[in-house]
Amino acid sequence: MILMYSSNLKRAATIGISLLLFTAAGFSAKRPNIVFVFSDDHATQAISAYGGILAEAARTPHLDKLAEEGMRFTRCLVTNSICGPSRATILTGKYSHLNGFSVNEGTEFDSAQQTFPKLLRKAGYQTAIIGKWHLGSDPTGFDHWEVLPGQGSYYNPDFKTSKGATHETGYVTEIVTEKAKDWLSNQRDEDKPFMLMVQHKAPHRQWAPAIKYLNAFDDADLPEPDTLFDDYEGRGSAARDQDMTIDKTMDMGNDLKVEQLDITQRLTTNVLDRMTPEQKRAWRKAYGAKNKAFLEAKLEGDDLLRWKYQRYLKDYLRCIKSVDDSVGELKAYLKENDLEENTVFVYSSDQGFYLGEHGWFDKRFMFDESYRTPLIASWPEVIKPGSVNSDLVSNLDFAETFLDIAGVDVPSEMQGASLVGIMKGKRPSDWRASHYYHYYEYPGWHMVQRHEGVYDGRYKLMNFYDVEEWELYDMQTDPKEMKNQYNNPEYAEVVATMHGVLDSSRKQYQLPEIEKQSLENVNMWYHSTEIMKRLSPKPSSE
Ligand code: SGN
Ligand code: CA
Repeated sequence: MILMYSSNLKRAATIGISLLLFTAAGFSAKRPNIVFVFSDDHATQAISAYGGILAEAARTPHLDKLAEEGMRFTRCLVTNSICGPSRATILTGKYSHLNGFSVNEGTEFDSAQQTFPKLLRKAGYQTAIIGKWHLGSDPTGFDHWEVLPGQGSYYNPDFKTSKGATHETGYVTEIVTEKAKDWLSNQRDEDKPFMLMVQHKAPHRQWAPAIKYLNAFDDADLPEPDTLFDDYEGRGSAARDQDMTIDKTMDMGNDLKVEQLDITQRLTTNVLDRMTPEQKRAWRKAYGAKNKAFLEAKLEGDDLLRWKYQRYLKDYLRCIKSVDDSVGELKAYLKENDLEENTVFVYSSDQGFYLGEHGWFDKRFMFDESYRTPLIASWPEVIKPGSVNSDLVSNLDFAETFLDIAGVDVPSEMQGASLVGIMKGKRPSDWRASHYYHYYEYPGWHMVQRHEGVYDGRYKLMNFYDVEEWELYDMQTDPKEMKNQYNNPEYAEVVATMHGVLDSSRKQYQLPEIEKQSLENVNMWYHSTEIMKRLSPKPSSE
């Protein structure tokens, strides 16, 4: 009794002091919590709230509900369309050249630098991250972290924590969701607001769905994008010479799960060898029958590509079903625990993805499908339900937005802008009129040329500088980006204006001069036997 009394007294005193502190610091007593659910490679084309050709066949009810309750951003643009770099930009509020993480391969995030979780924590927030991290060094700025090593595994994943490694049995999206709920139930300090990052591995390649969804979409015939059979006419060499087509780059075993044809080491090590006998049985049962029918059909040419598209897309969408469930479960948890009213719930992905547009999968290009990423946010009593915003916003803005939501000062070196004004329906008058992009990983996976560019909501200027090719697209007359207008005299004025925009963006964001890379290194990579098999030989650098 006495004990209880004194602990209540202590609690009351703590709350009193915190209230005083927060008021003195200009915070309201009830600073909002933040739940930031983040997935990997989730294209807007695969969220039914965004519409598009898949919206009827592949519904995402929980994400759609989030959009109904909050705001859906139709033009959230990434600074660099690739995993680690996107995450580093989100944490630091800075472009890749300033946060030091411009390519996935061989880079470690400098975890000593300033990040929004560190600032929130310093301001009294309890911070946690669960799921994919993919930044090399250990997470900093979190009271609690449990992350997947590297890319992580779909089945029976390992986790890295501050206390050492752990291993779980089950499907990664469900495990990450469970861990998030578990943290909320058992480790949350009720005297503090919290910021929880729930970061899914799905729907990343090789698109391994949960057992329960292995047969979803079996009977569907998914619509194909108009550009599935793109011949890259009318554009530069970068679109033609990549290594990311469904036709040539996807392999039968790893990507398309036809074990009978091609049992690749990546499928074995990353998926099959990790499974319990029961999981493996269910997997082989589901794919076995479908693969048999495929092998008997002996498809070739366009029919084979059409089949590959269906298999790829169905697996991708099956993975998303679990991500959508996760959003629903987390929302339900907040509601059941009286946390919904005071929690800002944000959903996004590290970048968009090609779902067969231009014949591609993967990302990296500044072309629309991988440049634009989903962003949906609900904030009861602040965001008007069902709002849709088409301003040029970016993952560069996330850090400042989270800090602003918490009432924390934004360091001047952050390069984005808070979205809170837009969320309140009051876009700041000086909102950006164009957005700057820069991709750096070449040579590398999928062989997308390095490029930078600017987009003003209508025109997109791109510079593939190592091959010295400029491209200009008019997104109003050519939303599918099929015709490079850079050398069309009718666009001369636009080209000149966009060059001016690019020059001033480079100054504004403190871009160093571009150094063209030596082709020696590039050719070594390009001529690797794997890539040579798929692509026509590249002319030598002499
Ligand atoms: C893996 C994938 C690539 C993908 C990169 C980067 N190959 O290497 O297709 O582009 O990750 O993705 S896989 O066969 O191993 O899946 S990122 O999202 O981490 O940037
Ligand atoms: Ca990614």
